Amino acid sequence: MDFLADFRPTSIHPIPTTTISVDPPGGTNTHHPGGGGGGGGHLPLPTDTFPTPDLHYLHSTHTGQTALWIIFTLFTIGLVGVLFLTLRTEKRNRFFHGASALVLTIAMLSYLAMATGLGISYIPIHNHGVKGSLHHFVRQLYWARYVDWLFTTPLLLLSLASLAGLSPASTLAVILGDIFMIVTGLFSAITPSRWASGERATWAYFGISSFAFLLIWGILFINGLKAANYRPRNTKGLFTLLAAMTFALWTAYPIVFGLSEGANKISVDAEIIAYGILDVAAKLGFTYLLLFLHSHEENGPWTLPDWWVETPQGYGPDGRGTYGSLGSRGGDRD
Ligand code: RET
Repeated sequence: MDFLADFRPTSIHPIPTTTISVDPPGGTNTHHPGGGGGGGGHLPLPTDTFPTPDLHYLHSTHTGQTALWIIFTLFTIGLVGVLFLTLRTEKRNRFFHGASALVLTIAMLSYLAMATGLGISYIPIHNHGVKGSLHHFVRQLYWARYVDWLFTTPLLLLSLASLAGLSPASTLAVILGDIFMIVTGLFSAITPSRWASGERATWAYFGISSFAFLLIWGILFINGLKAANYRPRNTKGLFTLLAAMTFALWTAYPIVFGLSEGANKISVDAEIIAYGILDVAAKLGFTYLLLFLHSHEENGPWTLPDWWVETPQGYGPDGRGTYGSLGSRGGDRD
């Protein structure tokens, strides 16, 4: 798809020249008869006008903006569904519901921001294929999605790690690696790459981020599968299915990045739609598979303790709980 064709000039505009007359103090040619003493000769000097680069904005259109609103709506409906499922679930079994509701709320907000024009910047990119340096390209970067990913990807990984029964140390390593991956990915996206040095920096950050990506999935698969062996058969099966599906989906993110923010091969609209499909699958698909397929029979790292889900009881002076003790004093006054 050569969407740059619209922007590519058929010929480079010639640099205009003009002549100006100068009348410097002391004259321009003291040897010229009558020239001495100033005010006499006018010598035309050829000069270049200051070259002004043409700025080309690569931005989303009505298609991309409609896609953002559709995805926002999907996340909103998905969130309402999760809240409904939460109410129907015993409090101690609401760990995955809570994590999923948070993920969907953040996604909904980030799509609302992007659809209303927030969280967007223009980043200078290379102008490969366009001769002459007077054509500068800037491409819209929807950085709000990185803020979304910074919070949602750790929550998704936390759900996966808890399902496998991964140790807290490995879980922390996976989450920190993930944060590192998103932050260096953002660095890659915001590095201006009009010149070769900027492009090198963009791809260097991309490489660092991809390395973190492989590391976190290495830990998650190797340690996660080991830990999942101690879980009942169906929990291990669900972890294996979700981890494999999530890994496959997540590998598509750097590919979309490479084609859009990285090498500028696809339009901003195509980028919005591609990331949108991935986000819906990685968040809504993941959430609903997890909530519907996971059985509540079994206790595990996801089972919430009573002190977390119940109102504290029995702390009043008469041992009847905070509200009970207040109630009894109230009764005296009656
Ligand atoms: C970037 C670019 C740099 C290289 C890599 C990336 C990976 C991003 C991933 C994002 C996953 C997001 C999800 C969001 C919603 O649920 C930052 C694109 C490796 C894996 C799952």
